[in-house]
Amino acid sequence: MSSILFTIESGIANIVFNRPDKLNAFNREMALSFQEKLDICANDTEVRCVFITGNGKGFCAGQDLAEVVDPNGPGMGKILSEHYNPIILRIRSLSKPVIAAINGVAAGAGANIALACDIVIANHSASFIQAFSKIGLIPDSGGSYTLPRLIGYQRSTALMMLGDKVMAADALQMGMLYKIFPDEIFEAEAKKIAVTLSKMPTKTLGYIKYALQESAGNSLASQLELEDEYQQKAAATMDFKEGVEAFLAKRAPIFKGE
Ligand code: T3D
Repeated sequence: MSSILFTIESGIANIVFNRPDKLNAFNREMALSFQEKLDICANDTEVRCVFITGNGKGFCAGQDLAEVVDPNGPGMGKILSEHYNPIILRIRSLSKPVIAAINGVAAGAGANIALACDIVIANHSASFIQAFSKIGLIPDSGGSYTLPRLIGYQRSTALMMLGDKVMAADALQMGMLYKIFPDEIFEAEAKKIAVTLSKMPTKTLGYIKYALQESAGNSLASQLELEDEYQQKAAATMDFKEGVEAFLAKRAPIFKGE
C-alpha cells in the first residue's frame, strides 16, 4: 500500500499520510513521495489548495525510528538534508495555501511539518509533541524557526526541552493553531475550509503567504515596499477584476485563480 495517498478533486489536492500502524511515521520512501506530491501541487494549475491529513488515529509521529538504526537505511547524515528540509521548503514556497488537518498525534518532524503549513486546524483529540529531546535530538524540520514565532521563546523552550504533550485546546490557546473542532465534525469542517480556499483568488493567496513569510526578516519600510510590489501583482490578476466587477454588480464573484 502506498505510504502517501494522493488525489486532486475540484481544485483541492488531498495528501494523506498512510502508514497508520506506525502513526504515519516517515521513512525515506514516504518522505521522497511527499516531496514528489508537493511538486505536483506546485506545478499543476488545477490545484488551488493543498490539504494534508493522516490516516488512522495519528497525523504523523515524525521520523520512523526503526529506519534510523537500520544499517541499510539512509543514515542520519541524509535524513534532514534529503527528507525534511526539502519538504519544509516546498511547503513554504508553494504559491497556494497548504492546510494541515491534524487528526491525532503530531510528534517530532510530524509536529513541525504541521507548523510549516499555512493554516493548521485540529480535532479535539489531536496533540503536539516536540518529541526530539526525549531521544536526544534537537527540534528540526523548521520547528526552531516556526514555533518561537508562533508561541514565543519561553513556551517553545519549555516544550522543546521537556517534550511535553500539548493537547489541541492548549495549542490553540498558545497560538499554534487556527481552529479546533469536535472529532465527529472535524473532517467535514476541515474540508469546508479547503473548499472555500479552492474558490478564492489563488494567486493573491500566494502573495499573502509570501508577504507574511518575508515580514519575519524585514523592516517596516521594506515590508511596505513589498506590500506595494505584491499589491500591484494582485491588482493585475483576472481575479481582482472579477472581484471588483462582482462587488459592483452585487453578485457573488467567480474566481478562477488567474
Ligand atoms: O536524522 C534524524 O533522524 C533526525 C530526524 C528527526 C526527525 C524526528 O521526527 S525525531 C522524532 C521521532 N519521533 C518520535 O520520537 C516519536 C515516537 N513516538 C512516540 O513517542 C509515541 O508513539 C507517540 C507519543 C507519538 C504516540 O504514542 P501512543 O502511545 O499513542 O502510540 P504508540 O503505541 O507509541 O505507537 C503506535 C505504533 O506506532 C507503535 O507500533 P507497535 O508497537 O503497535 O508495533 C509504535 O512503535 C509506532 N510508532 C510510533 N511512532 C513511531 C513508531 N514507529 C517508528 N517510528 C516512530 N516515530
